[in-house]
Amino acid sequence: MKTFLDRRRFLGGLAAASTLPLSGCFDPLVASDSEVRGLLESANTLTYKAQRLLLGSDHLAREFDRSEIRQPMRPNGSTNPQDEPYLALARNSFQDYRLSVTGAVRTPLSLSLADLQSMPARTQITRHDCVEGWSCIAEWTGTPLGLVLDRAKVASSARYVVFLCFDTLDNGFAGPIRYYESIDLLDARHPQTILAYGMNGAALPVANGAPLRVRVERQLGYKMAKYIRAIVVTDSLVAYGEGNGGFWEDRGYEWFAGI
Ligand SMILES: Nc1nc2c(c(=O)[nH]1)N[C@H]1C(S)=C(S)[C@@H](COP(=O)(O)O)O[C@H]1N2
Ligand SMILES: [Mo]
Repeated sequence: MKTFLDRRRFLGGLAAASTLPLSGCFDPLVASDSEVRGLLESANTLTYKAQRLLLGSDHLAREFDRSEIRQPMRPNGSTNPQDEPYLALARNSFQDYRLSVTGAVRTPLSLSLADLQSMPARTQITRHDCVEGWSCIAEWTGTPLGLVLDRAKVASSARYVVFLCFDTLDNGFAGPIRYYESIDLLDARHPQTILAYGMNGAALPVANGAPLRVRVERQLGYKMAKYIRAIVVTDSLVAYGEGNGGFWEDRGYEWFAGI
């Protein structure tokens, strides 16, 4: 509990720093000592339940003014997937892209970008916090994931939403691994959780996850899967990757990365 409050205070500091007239992104940890990094890491030992209790299920992440947008949104992780199925779609401006929504749903979906864009949209200006210690503020536009889940009619047994991505990461050791992520249905249905196809008033750039990436505004950057090719609704995460719920989780990061 104490660690949680410390972390809140630390992030409050981040928010204050973010109002400084900086251009581009900043790295608040570069100038600070390892104590801060240690604080970030120990905060990760907090349980998911404790954070849920304190945050509540519909608490909104802070939204910013247009004047606070720092451009460009710093791309991170995969920024230019070379996987052939992805390149084929990109060559045709993603006109043949289909998002599949399957698993524990009564109505599996296959949605084009036009289908998603014809649904009600939400635009929000939020801060993206990477676990590496940098933040960016950008405007995101997309379809609330909750609306897509409503259309698919989620089974009552379901607990999680898994995002399967196009990009493979090769760390030269374990071999190429496809990025994937997962969140629970509370976060999936949170009003700020959107399948974003737009950024800063334009189409989502490839570097930031085109054609579709998720925004999960109350968690760290690695939860926000880019290059989404499929969504699977499920009651268990064991069948995906090494079973920890995400590419970075399989490498030791926390599954619930609340901020
Ligand atoms: N598919 C995919 N999604 C991803 C990543 C990735 O490498 N591949 N990196 C994650 C990390 S660590 C961060 S901080 C954000 C970066 O998003 P950005 O490129 O828009 O800044 O994407 C996240 N989602
Ligand atoms: Mo990140």
